[in-house]
Amino acid sequence: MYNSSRSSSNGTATTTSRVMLGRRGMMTTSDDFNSRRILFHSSNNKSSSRNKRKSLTLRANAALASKGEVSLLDYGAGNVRSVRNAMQKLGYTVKDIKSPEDILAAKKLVFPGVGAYGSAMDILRERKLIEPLREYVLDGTKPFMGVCLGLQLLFDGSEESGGVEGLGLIPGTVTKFTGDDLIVPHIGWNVNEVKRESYLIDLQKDDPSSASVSERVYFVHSYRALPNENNKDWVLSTCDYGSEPFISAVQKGNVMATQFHPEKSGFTGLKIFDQFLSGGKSEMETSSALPSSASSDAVRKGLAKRVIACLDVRSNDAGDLVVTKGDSYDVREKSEGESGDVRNLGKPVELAKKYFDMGADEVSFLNITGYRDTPLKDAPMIDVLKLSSETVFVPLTVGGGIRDFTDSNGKHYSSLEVASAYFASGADKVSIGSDAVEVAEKFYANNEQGDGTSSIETISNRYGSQAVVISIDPRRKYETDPKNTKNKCIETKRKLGPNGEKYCWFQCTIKGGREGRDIGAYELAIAMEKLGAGEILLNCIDEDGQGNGFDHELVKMVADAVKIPVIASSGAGHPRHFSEVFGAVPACSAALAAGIFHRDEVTVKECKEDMAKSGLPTRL
Ligand code: 1PR
Repeated sequence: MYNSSRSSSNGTATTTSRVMLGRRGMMTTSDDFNSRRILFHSSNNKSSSRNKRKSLTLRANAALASKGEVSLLDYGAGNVRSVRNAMQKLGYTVKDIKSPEDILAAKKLVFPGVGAYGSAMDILRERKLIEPLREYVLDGTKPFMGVCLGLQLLFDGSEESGGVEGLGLIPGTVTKFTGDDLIVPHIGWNVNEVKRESYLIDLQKDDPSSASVSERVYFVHSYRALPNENNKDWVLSTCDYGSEPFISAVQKGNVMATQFHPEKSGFTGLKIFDQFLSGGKSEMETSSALPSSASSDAVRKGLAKRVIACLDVRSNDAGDLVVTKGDSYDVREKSEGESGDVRNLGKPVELAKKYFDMGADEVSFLNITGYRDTPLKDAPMIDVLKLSSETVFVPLTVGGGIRDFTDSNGKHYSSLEVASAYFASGADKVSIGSDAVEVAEKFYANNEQGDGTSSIETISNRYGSQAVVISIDPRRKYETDPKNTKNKCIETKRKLGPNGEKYCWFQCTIKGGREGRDIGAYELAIAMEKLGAGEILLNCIDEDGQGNGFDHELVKMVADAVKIPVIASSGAGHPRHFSEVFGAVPACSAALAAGIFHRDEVTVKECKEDMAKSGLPTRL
């Protein structure tokens, strides 16, 4: 709706006309140029024209250096911008499939399935793409690559969306993960057990225990296909998660598909695309010998604990979009007790690239004033995503202002439309803060039922639960007696209350901590899981920017309450704080930091080396 990407008339891969909301909330068109101008907005016109020239040169070079054409089946259901960007980065020209005939005419075809199984099949049927797709794959002479849902759709069907039928090209049905206490979705970096020789997937170097384990790649899914007698000649690799290993890649001749996302798997993933596109002739060097700290199987295999870099973004008083960082959410400089300018720690796109290069497993952008702005008026946030996704090939999350709103002209936008604009711009997940608290309050008032209209329900129905993160901003509320609150209370060992109170609960806030509500982080997390959220980003106002480590009591309380991944956030001050939270709360899936990375006090690598020394599964 907000984005119409297309190839230019000369067939180059340039994405041109995009529809965005203009200053007064009206729909306007813009192009990459304008986007770049807004993002790098500067009072210095020289630098702006320099950027224009640089952008032109980059485009011209990309067009000149094209290694060939690859057709992309983007049926408009989510973020395929990164797949497009990955292929362009590798030097290929991307042609969009617009008609059934385009499929049969394609020389190489990439099918990055996104969204829910049923709606993907519906769209393919409406656009009359099912038969040409089957024909292309059955023919098997021209290269085909499916990604994620693009793998699952090749099977007979899926129990997602009520047992809907798939393309029926690989025998088997896609089913939901099972396993005691299993955290679902399966989100993060895991390894493939490669079953036979193939040029597609590289193996870990110097693996002492087995010759068949791949480097870690990024997965995000709740359903999977299992290997069986009938599909065994398709299975290229499996991955161990849940009750039994599932199919992580298939290949038969020129037809390949991966359950994981090469476009989100850093340079390892780019190489997989390169191998596919070049028929195995890639010369990219990605794997290096692992450090000695990675010698144990526990570190090298299994789902890695993730290290996430977070960028709190807002406009400063001069109107420039900056990465800022607060202490307990106060982001203004202090001098002699006076509140000064918004702290400026750098530019969002540059820092995101820096953290990708440093080995961050994900990057999150939080538009911290999104609650008060008209979300889509904030076009720079959209541009941050578009530009970041050109150079950052790990998952990107964006939060801030994901809610229904009405603009100054009286036009209503749903949270689904806001989220769609972010997905189309390169976000893999959206994170919802203030709105989630209000939705949870309604959920409890309505006998623990959703009404189907909330941001969480509508976005997860359309894009899948893995695309919906709930950002919780809690603060400790001390009690002399746990009976004084209806919310789940703990006896704290970490820090007593100001009057020696022994009990506390974790009060949810909205509007960046400005308003406390009568609901705890525990209750909120449970409600969100029931409504379809796929992950919890658990901040902590008391610890934000303090450098004293994560609040283990809070993280444990929430991780014990739900079976979706929980990301610990706020308080990291030392590499060991990561190992400590994963050690204290084994169910915690990821940990996030901001200040220590922005101030160059600690690197992502140092955090990961400490985790590896502690025997934690880590992507090094
Ligand atoms: O409510 O849906 O519009 O979303 C607003 C989003 O902005 C929420 O995700 C909320 O957490 C965030 N936010 C709002 N105000 C602030 C602020 O700082 N004044 N930032 C804010 C939240 C918390 C973390 C931070 C960690 C790690 N920042 O993201 O990065 O605490 O920091 P540290 O490692 O330096 O301790 P909506």
